[in-house]
Amino acid sequence: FSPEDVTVVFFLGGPGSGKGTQSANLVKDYGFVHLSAGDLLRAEQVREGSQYGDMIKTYIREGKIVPMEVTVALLSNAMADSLATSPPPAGTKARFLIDGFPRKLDQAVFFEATVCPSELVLFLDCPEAVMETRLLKRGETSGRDDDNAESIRKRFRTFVETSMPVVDDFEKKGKVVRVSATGSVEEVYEHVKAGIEERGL
Ligand code: UP5
Ligand code: MG
Repeated sequence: FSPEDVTVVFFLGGPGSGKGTQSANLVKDYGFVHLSAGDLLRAEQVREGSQYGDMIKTYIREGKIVPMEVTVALLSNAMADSLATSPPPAGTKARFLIDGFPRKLDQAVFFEATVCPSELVLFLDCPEAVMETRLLKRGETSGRDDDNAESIRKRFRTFVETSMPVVDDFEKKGKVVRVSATGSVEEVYEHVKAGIEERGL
């Protein structure tokens, strides 16, 4: 597909900041197609015949970032699939909300050069203590390999050291809408809506 046919919004924020939760709202009200890089990786991990299953499992449990070739291929395939199966109305662009990607500067550069530049970066700003409480609670039932105290600590570390520089870089380019992610789901969504409508999306 051609970059001219799509609008891409990156949805970033720390582990447990609420990206998945708020994405559901944005899909409902703004017609975004939601693509979670983490969900795509977890699906690839369990896909029969995948050569990457063991590698993805280890990276996720250790809170490390999977080599970008894998993630970018999953994302661009998912975008192409979506355009093929449910194309946007004639004369409009498909809108993709890409959740949890890019998490490293080189991924941002590579994706924007080879797939499509982003229109906007939505950033959920959340203190670690709040994220930790949410993730430990979710861990009681989620079955996610990385919702345990040790993996959560590693995920936070990767986020601070590797992923925040991506947000800072986009911020310098004036692309970031920063939203406070504490408070209830409804309260956070009000901030999210205000942020994107301010940018005319
Ligand atoms: N919750 C949400 N909002 C709340 C609110 N306002 N008040 C109270 N509770 C709230 O929410 C987390 C939990 O909090 C839920 O139980 C929710 O009900 C509650 P969620 O919406 O799931 O938050 P989210 O930000 O999506 O958290 P998630 O755990 O998915 O974030 P991560 O960024 O850690 O996970 P992701 O799936 O994106 O990535 C997992 C791993 O995959 C990474 O660590 C990495 O190893 C790998 N990965 C890559 O290598 N490359 C990539 O590009 C992407 C991922
Ligand atoms: Mg998520």
